[in-house]
Amino acid sequence: MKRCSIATIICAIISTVCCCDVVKLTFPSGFSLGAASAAYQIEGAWNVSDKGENVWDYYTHHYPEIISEGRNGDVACNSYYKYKEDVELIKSTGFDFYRFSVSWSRVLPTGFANVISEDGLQYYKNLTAELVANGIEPVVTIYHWDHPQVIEEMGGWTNELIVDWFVAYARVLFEALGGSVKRWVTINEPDSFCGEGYESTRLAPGKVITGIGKYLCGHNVLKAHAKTYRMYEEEFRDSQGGVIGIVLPLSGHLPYNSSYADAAETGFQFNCGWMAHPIYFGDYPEIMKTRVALVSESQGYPRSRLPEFSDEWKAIINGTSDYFGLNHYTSRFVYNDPDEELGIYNSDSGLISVVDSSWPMASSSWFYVYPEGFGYLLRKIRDEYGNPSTWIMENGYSDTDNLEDYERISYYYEYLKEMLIAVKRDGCNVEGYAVWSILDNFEWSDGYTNRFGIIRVEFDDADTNRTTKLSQAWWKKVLSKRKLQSVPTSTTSTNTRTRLPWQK
Ligand code: GBH
Repeated sequence: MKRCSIATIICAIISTVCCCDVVKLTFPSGFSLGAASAAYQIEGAWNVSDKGENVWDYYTHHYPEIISEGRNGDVACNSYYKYKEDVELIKSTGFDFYRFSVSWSRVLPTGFANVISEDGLQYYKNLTAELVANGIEPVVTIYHWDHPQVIEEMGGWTNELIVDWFVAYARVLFEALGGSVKRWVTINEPDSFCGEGYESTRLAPGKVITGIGKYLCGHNVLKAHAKTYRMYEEEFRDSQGGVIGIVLPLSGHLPYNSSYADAAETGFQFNCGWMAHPIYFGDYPEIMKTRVALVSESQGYPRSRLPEFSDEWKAIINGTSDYFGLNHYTSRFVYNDPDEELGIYNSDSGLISVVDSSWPMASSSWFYVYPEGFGYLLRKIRDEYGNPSTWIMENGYSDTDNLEDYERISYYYEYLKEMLIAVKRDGCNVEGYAVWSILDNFEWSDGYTNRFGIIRVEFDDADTNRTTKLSQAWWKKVLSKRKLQSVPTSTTSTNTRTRLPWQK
């Protein structure tokens, strides 16, 4: 009894402290704050030295009509030449780490590990050294959507041979950069490039292999990720001592109303569980296996469109994550598709996703602002995967070009507040967070129309000059105080996106 009441008092004290702390919105000590980018989106220099052609070079050059304004990443932010200026900006803003990706075809011009480009590798050695010299931790993404075109000509992520080619490429990076890089991301956002690259033309390679392409791609992604993890574990971990994981694009899937808890669970498993369940528990989520099998059968397929893993592969994949990496931007409400009551299957998940008419929009077509969805998602990850060390590898807001970006600041404030409550009140083990993005950059098929940077880039000028936005100044203060800062108010509205009639 006595011990109990002491415990209660201690608890009360702790929760009061935690609560005040949450109200103060300070970052816990040791929390890492960084900025992120990706090779094809910022580097330019698409054909310098011996660099090989990658799928994005090929896609933008052959199908300019698919990209807004027919643009491409030939020059982008010119970061191949301006990396020192970028590092200086990252440093002066006050970030702890910089997450960048390596261009596979810059390092391996033939696509394979028979030829290693000295120049290509040197660029990443220079960038890494520049970061380290300035006290910024390098976090390296091995693959952010730009695989060599020659590999795509053999099926890209739909050809299982990519697994070995990927591992060989990763080994070159561990050998060359592993002395200074202690946090690795194998693959960025499988859901995006598998779904939008192999079942739509939104992303390269733009092959529309409906119902099949995404799962096949994801299957090989899991194998490539896991084999790379095992190789690091066996050959590099002892000497280099780093950590390695994958980064998943996670949206909040919230129940449309309280009767749709199961629908929200299904939405989470189709989005997050597809990749995370095999990595944490050895196989695809049960709900995915049963639903994809059911829908495949109704479509007349002799077997499920979701591939199966052998027991051997399950064992290789199970446990291949040192931290839980995720990118987060937006949320949806979900409910069950009523057509299914009539035996009509419109999708594998059987869900309809909607947004609430009150949610503000960013400029990207898919982007609705709902900060509560972020906290919801973080608590879900805590519960589902045993509260793993969690790293937010991207979070940010798009507009159509605005130096006085009040909406972006407000987005960061609201989303970070949700995250801090999830950490401090709810015990979610989030240890790192990266801003997407340090610079405006090539936003894939949206070209340069939607901008995510806290620093503006003048893309129409040969100098690709950088100009800080209001959000950069806000971040600078946040980083020096390690505490959220209030949102400055604009005198005029700067909202760049008009609402559609049905959204009013
Ligand atoms: C990330 O992609 C990329 O890693 C990065 O390169 C990119 O620049 C950045 O974000 C901004 O786009 O309708 O709720 O199902 C994010 C791509 C696009 C993935 C929207 C999820 C559907 C969300 N996302 N997509 S939802």
